[in-house]
Formats: sequence, C-alpha cells, structure tokens
Amino acid sequence: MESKKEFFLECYKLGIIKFGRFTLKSGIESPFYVDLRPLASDPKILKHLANYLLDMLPLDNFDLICGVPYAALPMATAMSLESYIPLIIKRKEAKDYGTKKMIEGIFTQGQNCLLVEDVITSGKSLLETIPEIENEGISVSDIVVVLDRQQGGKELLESKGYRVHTLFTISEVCGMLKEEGHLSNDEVLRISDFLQGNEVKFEDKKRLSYAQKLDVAEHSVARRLLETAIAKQTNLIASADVMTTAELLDLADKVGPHIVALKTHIDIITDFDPDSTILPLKDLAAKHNFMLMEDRKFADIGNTQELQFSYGIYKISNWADFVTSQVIGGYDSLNCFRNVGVVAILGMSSKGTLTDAAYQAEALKVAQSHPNVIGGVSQKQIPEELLLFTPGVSIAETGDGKGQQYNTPEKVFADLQTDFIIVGRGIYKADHPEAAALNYKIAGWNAYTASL
Ligand code: S5P
Repeated sequence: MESKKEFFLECYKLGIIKFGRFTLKSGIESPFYVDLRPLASDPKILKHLANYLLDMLPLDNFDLICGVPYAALPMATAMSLESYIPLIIKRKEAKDYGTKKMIEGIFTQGQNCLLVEDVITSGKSLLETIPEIENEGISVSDIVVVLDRQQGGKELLESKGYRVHTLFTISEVCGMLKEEGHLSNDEVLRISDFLQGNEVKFEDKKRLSYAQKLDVAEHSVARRLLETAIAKQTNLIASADVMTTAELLDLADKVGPHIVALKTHIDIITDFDPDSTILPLKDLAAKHNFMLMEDRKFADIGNTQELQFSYGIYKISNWADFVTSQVIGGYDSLNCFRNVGVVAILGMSSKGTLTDAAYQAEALKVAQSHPNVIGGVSQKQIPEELLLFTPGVSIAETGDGKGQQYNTPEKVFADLQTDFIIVGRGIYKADHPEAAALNYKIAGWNAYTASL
C-alpha cells in the first residue's frame, strides 16, 4: 500500500474536507468542514481505508463489527469483507412495527463488537449510540475512527473506559495539506486557534461598492443602473403598483428625483394607452434620470415570452430598460430579451414560496451563465457579479396580511449585501409619497455605506 500521506491525499481529492467559513449545527463558526461520505464512492479507496483501519486494531478482540449510521456503514461493511469479522447493523430509529429491534444481523449475547465511526468531534453522539448496542447484550470495548476533529471526543470516550483508535487527526491532515501547498500559514493558524477552543475571527469580506461593480459590469443596463445610483446617491427602486395612468405619472414625477428606477406592473393599469401612459412616463424617466423596470415576471417558453415581450397592447420591448423573468423556462427562454437587461427571479419574498434551495441553486446557474441577465431578485445573498434586487423592504418591517414578508433596509444591506431595494406600498400608499421616497432613499443609502 502507498504511504499514509499518499493515501490521505488520494482521499482529499474526493472533496472530503473543505476549508473556509462554515456554520456548524451548534451555530459555532468553523474554519473547516468534513464529510467522509464520498470515500464510499471510490471502491479502491474504500478497500484501502478498511485495511488501514484494520491494521491499527487488535482484531482477535472482536466478534462483530458495527458502523454508526450512515457514513460509517460502508466502511464497516468493507472492514468486515476484508477481515471476515461478521457485520451487524444498527438502526437509526427502532422499527415501529414487528420486532422493534435496534440491531439487525446475527449475534449472541456476550459478544464484543468493534464500533466504526467516520468522524469524531465532541464524542456525544457516540456516547448515545454505544448504550443502544450494549442494551442488546453486546459489549463495546473499542471504537475506530477515520478522522478525529480534536474537539474533546476521544478524551471523553477514553474517560468512560473505551479505547479509541483514530486513523487521522485534523492537525495531522492540515500538516500534510500545508506541505503540499493546499493550505496557507494563515489558514493553519486559524484552524489551530479553533482547535484550541478560541473563537475564530474571520476577516469579514467587504462587499463591492457600486463603483467597483461598475468597473467590472459589462451589460449596458447594469452599467447605467450603477452610474445612476452613484450620481443620484440612491439605491431605491419604487414599485408603482397603482391602477391608473394618472396615479402612475403623478407618482413617477413625485418620487423620480429619489429613485434609480421605477418598477411597473403595467398590466394592472386599467386605462393603459401607449400614447398617454408610456410617452409621458418616458419623459418623466428622462427628466428625473431614472430607469424603467417592468416586473412582468415572464414564465413561459421562449417563443411565447418573445410575443408577450414585443407584442400585445403593452409592447414592453419598446420602453422598458429591464424586465423581470422567471427562469423556469430554462436558459434558452431568456434569449428573446435582447437589448434589455433581465432580472431573474431566483427566490420570492412571499410566505410559502415554492422557490426552495434546490430551485434557487439551479435558477442561479441559469442567471450566472446567461448574457442577458444583469441580476436577480432574491431574499438571499447571491454572487457579487450579479446585481441583487430585494423586494419585501419596509422601514416598518411588518407583514401585509397577504403573505408578504418585510425586512428593513439596514437588514438587507447588512445580511444580504443587496444592491437595490424595491419598495411598493411603503411609498405609494404613504400620505406623502415624495417624502416617503426621500426617507427610503436616505435609509437605503446609509445602509449601503454602512455595509461597505
Ligand atoms: O419576491 C418578490 C419579487 C417581487 S418583484 N416579492 C415581491 O414583492 N416582488 C414585487 O415587489 C411585488 O410584485 C411588488 O410589486 C413589490 C413589493 O411591493 P410592496 O408593496 O410589498 O413593497
């Protein structure tokens, strides 16, 4: 067999340890994250692993082998195959029908069982597992562990009289990775700090300023938005969810000086007319230097979207600077939005939205790869090369009784590093929309500068 170090580096290639900033189940921030499950997907590695583990052990002591579910199950199986020591299986929960057994397989009372675990941290989960085996009349004297995170688990179990054999410790692993140039000195220091129980200080990565985003932005609409934000010192998009042309134009004129864009739902205007609605709206956009964002949330196949975008009575392509679109129709469905920017709907602000984590991850891939997309609507942070638009913003931070969920401007800049806040009723329903827009403009700009 290769050396232990060579073996570890083979394992490492499978992505079993990641370094960075991770929040553990306990809420503690850790500079590394371990998941050994990928090892079972490489038969050669799994077989070698079984032999490395067996080599450390007084095999004559054991009548049985048992893995702690789930990660250690394949490891224990492989060890059983290599050593001919019989395997038993511990259930995660007792069956709620039939025998209610916790342990499956053939065993007799008084046999001694080797327990196999992938990672040991505090040792508490092993301490809960062992009695479930001992209750069946099987004794446990030894535990073999692939990786010791060195956070007191080994010592805890040893203090209860168990022998703990560990193949790798996290310090040993860091040493090997440093030698191979996979870890910097700083990272090694941070990890050793963490292992000594010190709270780890992560350097807070600063968000990019609008000027920095402008340096790298390629899409002309993204550039104009950023330039306007800088020039007018505002990141506010007012959502004009009003129902008549007169209200729309009145609102646009009042809030225009304070906004970077006006967001419309043009299909809720009851007296829409291209000449009397759109032409004066475009004049106001020019007068106050704001952009027009049509929140159509397209959600169809490319051909239908193309028709909805350019035809019908609204002819959105004639006047909107950018539009929102679901990405549910897939990458190609966004091809029709040439000459405008697309803001992809990645996650929605309403309670019970179906945009779950898996959907958002896939939607994000489409948004990141499509050249027409300038950003996304999301209630989560998104990669900084996309502009983030956050609706559901209110200084009052209460719901609307219809499922809308609100956050304050401070919160969305601090937590999500958003770029633009979208405010609807907080402005157009206010007694003085102009004053309300100015308030949101100031709150949004202060929250942005505070987040830099
Ligand atoms: O997830 C979303 C996406 C959007 S674009 N949640 C939202 O609320 N919106 C829109 O933002 C919504 O259609 C409305 O036009 C605006 C929020 O309005 P408010 O009155 O709740 O501030």
